[in-house]
Amino acid sequence: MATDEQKWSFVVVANRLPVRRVREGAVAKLVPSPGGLVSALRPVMSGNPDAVWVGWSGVPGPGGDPFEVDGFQCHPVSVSQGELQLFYEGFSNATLWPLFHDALVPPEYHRTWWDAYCAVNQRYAANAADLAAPGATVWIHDYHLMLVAGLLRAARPDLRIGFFLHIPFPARELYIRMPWRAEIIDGLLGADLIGLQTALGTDNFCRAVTRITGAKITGKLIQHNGRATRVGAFPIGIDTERIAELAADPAVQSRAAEIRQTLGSPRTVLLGVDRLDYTKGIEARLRAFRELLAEQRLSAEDCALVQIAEPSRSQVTGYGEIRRTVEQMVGEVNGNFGVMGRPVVHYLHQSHPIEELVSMYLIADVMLVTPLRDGMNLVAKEYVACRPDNSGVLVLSEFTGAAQELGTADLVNPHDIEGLKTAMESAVHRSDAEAEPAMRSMRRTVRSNTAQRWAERFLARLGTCP
Ligand code: GDG
Repeated sequence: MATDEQKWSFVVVANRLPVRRVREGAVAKLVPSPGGLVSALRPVMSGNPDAVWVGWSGVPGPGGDPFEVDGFQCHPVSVSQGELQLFYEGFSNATLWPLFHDALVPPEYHRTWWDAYCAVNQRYAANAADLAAPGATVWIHDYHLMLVAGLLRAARPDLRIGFFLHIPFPARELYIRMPWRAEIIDGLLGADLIGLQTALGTDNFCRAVTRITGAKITGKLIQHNGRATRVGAFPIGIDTERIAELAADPAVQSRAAEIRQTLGSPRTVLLGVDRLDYTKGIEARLRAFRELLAEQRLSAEDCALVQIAEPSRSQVTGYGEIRRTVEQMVGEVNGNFGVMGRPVVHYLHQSHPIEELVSMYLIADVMLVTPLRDGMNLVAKEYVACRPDNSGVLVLSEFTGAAQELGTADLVNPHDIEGLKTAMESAVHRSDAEAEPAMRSMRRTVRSNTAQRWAERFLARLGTCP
């Protein structure tokens, strides 16, 4: 429970704080938390003295004292080691994550996980209820906290509550497998406004609500239990200006030149940047690349593939397996097609500073974003933001939210390996002049729908909810 006396008029509630404490020897320091949510929300919070961010610090155990970062307040919530396993690794990432990503691996349903999910959601809600000023706006994020809006509404009917789901909402036929499907929908409907990444997610959600609650839905208005909840698509953007500034930074550019040289100055650099997650389609892209080399449609002399696979959720079912498969495939491609001192796939299972990622976006002639399912995918947008000369080709899965907005990308079905190969081959052989119109159009989109704009749109809509 929070101990602060101070109340806040804008409260963000997310699983993670935007920074986490890590120990380096005897010294503890704050480093940015990984993931898309933080990249998107940080610019909205920076320098806002009326804002507090409620979340977990990344260290199991008591939450610790509130602290300030970037001019706003961070309020840690305690999550124990046991809860981490049941609530975070269990219900959030081995039940909800796979179910909401088309059951790409089988979701597991365990009552002990659900109990922990309820308990932790209750704690986040209690902290938010305690910190929010009368009539404050509370913005809850993502699948870890789908019960918070309902719990908070019961405790604090005066609040204006928004919820945004960063991941896809699945087809109704999948969602209804969830044993606690009604409790989750009830939790969500505690919000005044529910935002999803795409129109498809919004439709899926409304269909599930109708089936499970029998609620009346008119357009984007859900009426249930005497309350009204609005729903809509709010596709998330990136901090375009910051990424573009980094891309223009001479130090980042000279690092990019250095990386290209380290790769052996290949004619074409292909790049993948993902959390190491089975939803991201890393396996499909490696398979396609391997076959293109084997069929001599691409040559190891001319091409290098860089795959950044940020470590993620290593304790969760399915993640160990994807790592083994990816690493085996990388080894095989390099064994078959690399030459002494010059692998054809450069695989880095590491986290990188954003400057280093931008250097890589700068040298990527072809960016491979091939998830089997993805709420949005910020990497696709970051790449586009790093191409001021309109060069480069984005090969983009049609199963990402980003594909709804970046319609001039080379859209692919990552399940169709031949189609993926054709798209990769064609991208490698595209001239800058040929690539230019598509990139120009995508850059317009990425410049106009930034993270800041996304938050403004959501909050403006929330502000109009009665
Ligand atoms: C979820 C949804 C939705 C990656 N590696 C490093 C690193 N990153 C940064 C990227 C990018 C972010 O992490 C990844 O965002 P994505 O959108 O691609 O994917 P998820 O983490 O799965 O995010 C997704 C998102 O939420 C936002 O709503 O788009 O659909 O799944 O910003 O640059 N950052 C650093 N080092 C790395 O090694 N610093």
